[in-house]
Amino acid sequence: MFSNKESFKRYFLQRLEMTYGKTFEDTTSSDHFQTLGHMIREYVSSNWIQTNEQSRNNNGKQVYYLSIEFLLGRLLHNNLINLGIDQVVIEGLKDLGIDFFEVEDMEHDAGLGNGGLGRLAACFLDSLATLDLPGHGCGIRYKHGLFEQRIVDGYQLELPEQWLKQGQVWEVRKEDLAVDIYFWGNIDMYEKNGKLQFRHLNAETVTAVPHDVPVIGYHTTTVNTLRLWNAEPSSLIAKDVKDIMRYKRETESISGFLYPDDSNDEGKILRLKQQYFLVSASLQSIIRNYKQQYKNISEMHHYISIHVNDTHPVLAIPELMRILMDEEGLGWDEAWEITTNTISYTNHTTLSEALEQWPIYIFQPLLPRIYMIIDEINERFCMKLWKKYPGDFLKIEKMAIIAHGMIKMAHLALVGSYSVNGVAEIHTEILKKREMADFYAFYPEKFNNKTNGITHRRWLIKANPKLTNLISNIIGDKWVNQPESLRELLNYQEDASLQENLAAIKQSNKERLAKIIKEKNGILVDPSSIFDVQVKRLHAYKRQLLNILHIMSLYNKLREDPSIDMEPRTFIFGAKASPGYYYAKKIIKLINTVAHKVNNDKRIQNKLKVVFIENYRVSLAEHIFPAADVSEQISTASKEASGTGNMKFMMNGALTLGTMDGANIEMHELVGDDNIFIFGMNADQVLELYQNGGYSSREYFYHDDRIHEVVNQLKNGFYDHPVGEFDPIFDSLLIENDQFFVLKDFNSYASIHEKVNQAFKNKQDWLRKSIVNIAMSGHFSSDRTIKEYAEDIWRIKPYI
Ligand code: 26V
Repeated sequence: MFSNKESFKRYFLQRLEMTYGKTFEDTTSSDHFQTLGHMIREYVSSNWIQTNEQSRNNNGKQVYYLSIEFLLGRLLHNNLINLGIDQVVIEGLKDLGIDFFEVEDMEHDAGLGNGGLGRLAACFLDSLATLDLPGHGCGIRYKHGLFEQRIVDGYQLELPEQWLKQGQVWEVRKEDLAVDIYFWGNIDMYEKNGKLQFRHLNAETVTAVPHDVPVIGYHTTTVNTLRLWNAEPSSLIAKDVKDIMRYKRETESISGFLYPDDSNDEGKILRLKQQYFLVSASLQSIIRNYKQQYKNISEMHHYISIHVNDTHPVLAIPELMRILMDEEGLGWDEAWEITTNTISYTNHTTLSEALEQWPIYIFQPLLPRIYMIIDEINERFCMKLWKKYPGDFLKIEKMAIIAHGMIKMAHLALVGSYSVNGVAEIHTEILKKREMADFYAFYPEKFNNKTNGITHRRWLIKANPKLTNLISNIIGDKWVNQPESLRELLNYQEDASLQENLAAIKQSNKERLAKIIKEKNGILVDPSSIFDVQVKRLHAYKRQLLNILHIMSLYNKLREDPSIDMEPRTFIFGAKASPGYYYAKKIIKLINTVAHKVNNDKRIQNKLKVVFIENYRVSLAEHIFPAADVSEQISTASKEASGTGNMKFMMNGALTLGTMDGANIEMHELVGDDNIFIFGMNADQVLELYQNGGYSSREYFYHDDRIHEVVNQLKNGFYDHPVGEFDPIFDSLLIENDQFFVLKDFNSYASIHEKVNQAFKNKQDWLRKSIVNIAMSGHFSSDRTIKEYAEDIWRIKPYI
């Protein structure tokens, strides 16, 4: 049906009329989207079945990637590109008078993630399928993805997100494969044949129903599966009506909302329920599949790898132990051997407030058997520690899985897995030398680094088709399958015609974004100004504050003398703040408050614009990265584990303005000093200051006029804001001694911006730098990352 334009058109019209029972003229974009979606699913179904058969029949190893988040975005266009039928469809629709991009716009983003961690999981699925690797995702089918952000009067408001409202064309509900999950109740221990047995009594049962989404590889027949679990009442429950209503509500709420990661989500019982729900459903289904292949359960680790994406799915460790012992009848030692050779773990942050811990008093009643197993793992681990460090109570207390009434999920992950990786070189080094130093000394062989990556199919081929064509015209299309060969562009960095074409493409991408900004914000921005962009979640350590304070100081300079030597600049922000993160919301209000004044100041109009784009998400990001000149990656050094937005900007030819943090360091290493703008303290300097003190933000405030002026403007009503509005920001800087060194790095940041200002004037050299960045970005394709995971951690091979 997609073999050529004519047959596509015929089939499409037939399906459209059959499904909707109206004439073509009466059909809507939404009808077109649904029809196209169903056609694609049908089209891939034979490959999907075939991939499943391959999984079942070949004796190769498989990996299951367990993640509480998969930030997929839209799938239509990506699926078409990966299937190699995008042109047939776009052209065919055009013949019928249908604009494909209007149809594309009908798809809601699948926003089942907060940010970096969830988007990484989505990029990984794309690479696994493209590389023909047997790797599947397991996640939760949240009814409501990450909240929709509205900006009203400069403040963030949150609305429930509704991606399932019009149904989901990509999923297949598989009720026959549902499994039951047990919460609460008590554990009955009894003896049978001289063996201790465990029985879960009085439990509340929740049914997990899988909804499978095909994951289509690029130009290959592989179609892997993302299995999303939906929580539903169990049909076996019969209680009085009042109870049933409560039970139904509570059950459905397990897959009701994605949690926006916020600063105080500890103790949220629902989140713990979600974690166990995901883990138990996924493991039951993995083991059922495994056993259907008639393999011996004691060899499971030779055939299956289970990866836990951060600590959220770490209960996979005790859950696997439970299944192996209580259901499969293995003894502790054998079950432990299998478990610790099956589970691998990625750490995504060193921020202490983000490291998960559960109070026993919450955990134990909810998951009584799982608690018993964790307790036993802890006992045995502490014994081992005692043997190695006899008498060192302090160390044992520090490393224990359970201590002071809390269960430490990262410790459980470290003890119960065979591999622990960080997501960029510096991050892994910090884990080894600092955050997890004791564990590194104990289990050095487990630690390894896997620098993050992004799928160049979504973030270059789909998001920037013009650049894609330009690159292929210069170096051929080998890079599409081997992104590292983008390096060949280095030979053309001085090529005048390449530079000219690149400039034209950037310009047209900027015009497209300017149009979106005009429509959404009503702000006119000049597409020939520098587009300086910071898009990411809002968090103090990411320092959106540094960016806006610097903008305030530029504005002060311009007010004094509008004729100063400054390239016109458009500063663009996009960021969601966790609903409970008060401080982050103040920063959003500050950005909007500054934007309002600056954008309406006629005297400086063409030199400075500030835009906050509402509801930043994957589909918007696809328009933003290709339009950026400058990529702001300005976290306090040592805080950003890797970053992946930085890679998306780089691949689209933006120049990075950043600190020596996360993957910025590896980008700097690849492109060299001349092609990146680095500023600020490095991680060692930051960590030294944290350890030994010696920083006083007030000194910067009192001794630097520029800093003094902008910080005072937070207080003195300069921006016409209500009294006290920005006091929390002012206080964080001066009373709380500026934990993220915003003032300390301010001057260095302002200087590097001045350097950007000068560099932009030399158009040719700027374009040369841009080409070098694109050329070196292939290293950050998630294909490279996934190959490393496949070879070093999972030991899996492509389907044969
Ligand atoms: C969670 C929380 C929750 C408590 C309050 C503070 C806080 C801060 C951050 C987080 C997110 C932790 C997990 C995460 O998303 N990490 C991101 O993972 C990306 C993919 O590896 C990586 O590129 C980002 O640098 C890292 O922040």
